[in-house]
Amino acid sequence: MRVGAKLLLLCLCAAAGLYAQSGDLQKIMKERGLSERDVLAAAKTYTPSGMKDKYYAFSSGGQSGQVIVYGIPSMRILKYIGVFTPEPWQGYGYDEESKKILENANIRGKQVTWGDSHHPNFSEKNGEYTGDFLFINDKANPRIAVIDLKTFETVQIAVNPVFKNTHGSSFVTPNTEYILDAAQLAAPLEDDYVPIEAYEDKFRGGVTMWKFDYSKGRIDEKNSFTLELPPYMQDLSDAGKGPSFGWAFTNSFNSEMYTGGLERGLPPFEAGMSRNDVDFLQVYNWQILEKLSKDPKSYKIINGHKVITIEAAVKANALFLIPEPKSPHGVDVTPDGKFIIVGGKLDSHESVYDFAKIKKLIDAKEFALKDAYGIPILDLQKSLYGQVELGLGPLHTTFDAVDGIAYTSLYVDSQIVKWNYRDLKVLDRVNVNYNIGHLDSIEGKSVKPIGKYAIALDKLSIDRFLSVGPLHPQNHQLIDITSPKMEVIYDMPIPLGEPHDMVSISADKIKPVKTLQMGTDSRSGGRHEGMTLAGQERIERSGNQVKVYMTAIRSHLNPEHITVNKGDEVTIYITNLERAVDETHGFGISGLNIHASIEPGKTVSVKFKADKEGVYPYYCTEFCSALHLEMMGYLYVKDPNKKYPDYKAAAISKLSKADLEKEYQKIVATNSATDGVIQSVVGFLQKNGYEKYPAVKQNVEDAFVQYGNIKDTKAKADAAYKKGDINQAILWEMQVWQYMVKTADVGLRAKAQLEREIATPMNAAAKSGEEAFHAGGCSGCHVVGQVSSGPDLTGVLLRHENGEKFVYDFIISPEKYYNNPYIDAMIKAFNLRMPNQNMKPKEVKDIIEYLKWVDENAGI
Ligand code: RUQ
Ligand code: CUA
Repeated sequence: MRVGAKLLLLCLCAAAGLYAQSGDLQKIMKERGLSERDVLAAAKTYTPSGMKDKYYAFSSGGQSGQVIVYGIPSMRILKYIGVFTPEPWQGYGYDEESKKILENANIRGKQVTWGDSHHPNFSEKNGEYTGDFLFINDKANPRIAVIDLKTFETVQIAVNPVFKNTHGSSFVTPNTEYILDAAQLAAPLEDDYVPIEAYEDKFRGGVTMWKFDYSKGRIDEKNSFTLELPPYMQDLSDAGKGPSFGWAFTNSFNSEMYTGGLERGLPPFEAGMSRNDVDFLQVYNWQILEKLSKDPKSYKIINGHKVITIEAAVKANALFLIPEPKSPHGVDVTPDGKFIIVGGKLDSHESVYDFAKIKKLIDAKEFALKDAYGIPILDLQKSLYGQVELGLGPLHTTFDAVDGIAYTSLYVDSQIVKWNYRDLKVLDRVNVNYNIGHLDSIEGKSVKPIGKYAIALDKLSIDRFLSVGPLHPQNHQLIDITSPKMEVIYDMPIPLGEPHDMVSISADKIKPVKTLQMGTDSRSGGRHEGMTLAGQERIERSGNQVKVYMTAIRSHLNPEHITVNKGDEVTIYITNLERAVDETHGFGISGLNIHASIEPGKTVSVKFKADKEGVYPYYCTEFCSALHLEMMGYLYVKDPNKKYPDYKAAAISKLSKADLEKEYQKIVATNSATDGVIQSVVGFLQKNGYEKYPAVKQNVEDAFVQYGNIKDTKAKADAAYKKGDINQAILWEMQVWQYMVKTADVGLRAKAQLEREIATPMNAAAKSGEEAFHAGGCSGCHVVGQVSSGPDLTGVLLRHENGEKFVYDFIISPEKYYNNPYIDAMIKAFNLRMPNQNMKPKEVKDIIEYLKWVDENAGI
């Protein structure tokens, strides 16, 4: 056992002494068959309730067409973002705003409802991740998406106009000037029929450079262009940085240009495509290509899109080839931009190219040969820095904070290899389970990798998890890379498509909004034309177009009844009037394939043709309050040409007048008592200047919005009572109470927040005391302000004569007090003896300072 492990175990065991009732650590380890190593790994990843992760991971969701967001090191999944395919929870593909985004993603007019989401990448400034946007490509249907990380929503999808699918995508240049999007399976750039015999003539590969408008947060399709490449199958791409800034690299396979033909008795693709000993790394300069994209002599227009010809690129010294070992895969530029690392599916070597050497050959126009398309080929040996034998099937590489350290995945060997690309030495290897594809380390592909953890994206899980039938989950493994020996510390099954690749980022770089400004269209970021505020709810008709302006707030949808004619085109705009964080409402109509998620402040629209007569319930789909089930309504579709019976509503209440009066008085009394509670909370908030604390202010304002509804509602109740309609008066008073409950709900949340804000600041001793209180295990039994498995310690210093001395002596040697009548009573009451925590005198003194602080603030 390592010393660290021993120490930790001692600590854990000491703490476990407190948990005598729930079992001790040694016992649990024995029962569950855990080793000390396992316990250490658990301590490295376990994240207690309320504690947050340090890093975000954004993983592609493979064939689900989504993006998976999870935290590191806990590996807890936080969200699936709908990208290329509908995602019902978020209303993605069911509300009009997101449908527009997906319609824009149609391929030649055809709606495609799956995607093979592939390589996610962050926006960058100076080669560092910014955390503003995430890009991801769909390999199957050549599309690229922009996700705004303020809302974690897909805001744009662009369809590649010339490729039939893409793979070496979506890699960004160091200031997100462009997003690189390379083709994979070569095909004609036009959409016409071309037979395979014309492969060399008419089939092409290429790289599209999508211009990104950072301030708008959108791809500028008009100023984007494509570089035509030979029909070698393009593989992966990466952009140069530092000394290689302005250049980009895309590798390839099938330099053989083999066209298969098993059905004609010819050997298959796989035989012919791996015949040559080398394929090509394509090296191109996007800064020169950008200039060519402004010169009509250099490009052709295909499908309305600029395609720079191979010929023009070669002439402008913007395109070169370098041989790569057999069937390469993966290309990664080192953080300093000096080297380009290429793996090989069928080669056990990793090749390190030296950009300075490449640049020298280019500048000196020293070319070995030209390929069939006239592209100059640089000499392999003269471009190489060196090669290193890593093992079978090296694919992808990521980097560490330590200069020169790289981690490469070995698909065939199911390993990650740690090596140094400067001295070309292998340092360590760790087995993963099984068949790893991509891998990542924290911010590993930026100019400033953080390292710390590696994540293995294993394609197969085989025997790692409970069986769920023949389709197994994939396995993301978390690996501690902080010490010389790598160690797998967590396995996470991913049950959503093949999570192809991922990127990770420091959590403080992501700055999501928690609520939206009232009336926001989250897909455009602007104000929604259908924004509806309280009191503006209405139904408008023009011809057969019906527009419903609806609001949602705990716990009603307004309007609650909508009647339309068969054949009407109905649009419902829904605004969530809530301001409180996490008070999302959903809106679903039964049987119409309509669903929307309406986060606080959002306006969203749903549209449908009312083509079948009937009664359609609608309701809120998020459990948003105690009366969530009552948040409902009906849509009626009637046939204008039909005659219906004339129904009369039944009398609602069958109570006697005296009983009604009694009920009325009761609810009025409840309301005035509830109002008393609210007024005391409001008084506290005002007295303590809640406006100064933005988060508190937001909740208070939300409470006031609820409270503000009371006056009108109360007036309606009074008017009904005056008219003698006690039944109506009761119902309106009930509604007053509903508003009060919601006011109190948010108001109390605001009060708790404010209490924390205004507590007196802790001095240094109290602060270390609080730390010692937690680290020493006290918080295992004592919760300040609350009786839990031990007594509440608020006021403990005052409960005893000479309190400070008593508490000090008691913590130092509790055994001495077990017979003290007071302590004995406590032991009996809690069925637990306070153990000796072996605390140091200084720690105990600090804890007393902390308890003093607790008492000082107990009054708040
Ligand atoms: S690559 S098949 Cu990302 Cu290893 Cu796609
Ligand atoms: Cu709103 Cu349930």
